[in-house]
Amino acid sequence: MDLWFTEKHTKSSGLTLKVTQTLLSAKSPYQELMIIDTPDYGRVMLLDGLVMLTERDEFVYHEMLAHPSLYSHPNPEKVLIIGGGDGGTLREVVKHSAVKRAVLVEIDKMVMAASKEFFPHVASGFNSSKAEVIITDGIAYVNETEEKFDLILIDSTDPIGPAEGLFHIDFYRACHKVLNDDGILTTQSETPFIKHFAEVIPTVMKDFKYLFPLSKLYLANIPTYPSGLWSFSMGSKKYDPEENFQQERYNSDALSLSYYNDRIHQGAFCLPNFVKKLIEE
Ligand code: AG3
Repeated sequence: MDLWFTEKHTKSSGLTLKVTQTLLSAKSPYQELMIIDTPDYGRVMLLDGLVMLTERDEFVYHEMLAHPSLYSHPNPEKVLIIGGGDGGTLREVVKHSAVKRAVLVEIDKMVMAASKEFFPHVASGFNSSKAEVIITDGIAYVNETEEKFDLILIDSTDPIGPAEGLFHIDFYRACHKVLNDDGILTTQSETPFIKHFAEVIPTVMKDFKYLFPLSKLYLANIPTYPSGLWSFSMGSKKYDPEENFQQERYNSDALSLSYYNDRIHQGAFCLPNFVKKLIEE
C-alpha cells in the first residue's frame, strides 16, 4: 500500500513525504504526537500534524538555534532552554566547554520519552551531567524562577496550540528579567516566506527591539520546514553577535558540527532584501 503524509503549509501547498512505517501515534494532554519513517528524511516527529524534526535535517535547526548565541557570549555558563523536549537543542548546548549548566523546561514529557526511544541521537544531550530537565510550563517557570541565566533559547512549535504564549511580549519580558545583565534571548521565529508565518517575524522583532538594546534576525535553510527558509530572532543586552564572535573559543572547542561554522555565524545575519523589509516596516 502507498501511504503518504502531507503537512499543509497553506490551503494550496505543503510538504509530502512517503511513509514506510508509522512508529508511534499517541495523544498527550497537550498535543498529538506521531512518529513516521520516510525514505528520504528518515524518522520524522510530528506534533499536531506539523513536522518538528527529521533525522536527516534536524542538525540545521538545532545547531542554528544554539551556536550563534553561544558563540556571541564570552562566557555562557548557564543556559535555559524553553521547550525543545526532543533534546536536540540541549545536545548542541552541552557540547560547549563554557557551559556548566543547561536547564531544559518542557511542558510535555511524552515528547521527551518518544525522542529517547525513537531518536537516540537527538536525545543524547539528556545524558550529560550538565543537563537538568524540568517538566512544567515554560511560562510559569520563567515567571517564578529565582535563577539567572546567560542565555535563553526558545525551541517552540508554531504559535498555535501550546506554544502560543511563547510568542508574547509578556513572556519575553519575563525572559529578559531572568537573564543576566549581558544575557541573550534567542527564539525560532518561523519562515519569512509564507504570509501567515511571516507575520511572526516583525512582531517578535518589534518586541525584542523594545526590550533589548540589540536585536537581530538570522536565517538558515531547513528543507522540511515550511518554505525551507527559517528565521531565528535574537535579543541581546550587551553583545552584538556580528561583532563579538568568540573565535578563540570556537577554535579551541573544535566541536563536531554539520552546519554551523565561523563563516556561517557571520553569513547567517546577512538578510535578503525582502526579509530586511519585513523587519524595517
Ligand atoms: N520547533 C520548530 C518547529 C516549527 C516547524 N513548523 C512547522 N513544521 N509548521 C522544532 C522543535 C525541534 N526541537
